[in-house]
Amino acid sequence: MSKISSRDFQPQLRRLERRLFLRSSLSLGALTLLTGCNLQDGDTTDRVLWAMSRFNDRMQALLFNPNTLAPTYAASEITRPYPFNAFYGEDDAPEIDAADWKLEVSGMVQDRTAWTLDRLRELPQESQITRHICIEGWSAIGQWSGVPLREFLKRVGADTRARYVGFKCADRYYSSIDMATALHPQTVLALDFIGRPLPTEFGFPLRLRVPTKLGFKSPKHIAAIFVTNDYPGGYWEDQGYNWFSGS
Ligand SMILES: Nc1nc2c(c(=O)[nH]1)N[C@H]1C(S)=C(S)[C@@H](COP(=O)(O)O)O[C@H]1N2
Ligand SMILES: [Mo]
Repeated sequence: MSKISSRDFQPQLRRLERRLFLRSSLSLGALTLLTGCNLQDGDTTDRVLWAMSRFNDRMQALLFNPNTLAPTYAASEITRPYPFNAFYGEDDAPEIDAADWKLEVSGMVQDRTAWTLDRLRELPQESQITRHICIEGWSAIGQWSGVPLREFLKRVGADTRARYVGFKCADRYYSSIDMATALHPQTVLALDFIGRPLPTEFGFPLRLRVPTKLGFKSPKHIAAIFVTNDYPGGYWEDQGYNWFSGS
């Protein structure tokens, strides 16, 4: 977990106060009385908010219905031009050579053999036209095709009782999702965008698409996948974005 000062949480604190006030007529002052925490103190505030966010993750996981599908759209509704986003500018997207790219697999799986692009293309493929929703306040409709993650997890003999599936990317980005979402039928390891191999900026050669979650939970340029019971966090998640982040 990275170090964050309580000042970074001022918007969250205000939202939290508003929510407590609206939902249960509790003020932040009352929360202070209840928890015995002085919410002016940075470290304590951080700990209370992190604990609440992790509690929130567990509630969202309980409410998640593995059979509810995200809305799908017609090809005519695809957003053109399609927007790019990353923690860097478009020109800095990693250039990856398809020939020596390999997908590493580790953790609670039976088969840790690395995967080539050709082998991934031999697996059953699925296509979806869904909406990607970014926490920064924009959304876009795109078409992604590839291997359903649950199919991939089956092939590598993943222990699907494990809690998390984690992803490491070529650009230092990383993220992780709960197993129920990993097994959701629309969670796809995408190889194609609008019928062609993923362009560099949109995650070549492999990205995750999770239409039941916010956009930052769809890592691009995946280099490694692992199955674990140890909370893996993520690039934005470790900076305070809610980990579950259903959309
Ligand atoms: N490897 C990597 N994956 C990433 C990111 C990133 O910076 N690096 N940004 C995330 C965020 S915040 C968004 S909104 C989407 C943007 O995907 P797009 O470029 O296809 O619109 O990628 C997600 N996956
Ligand atoms: Mo995003």
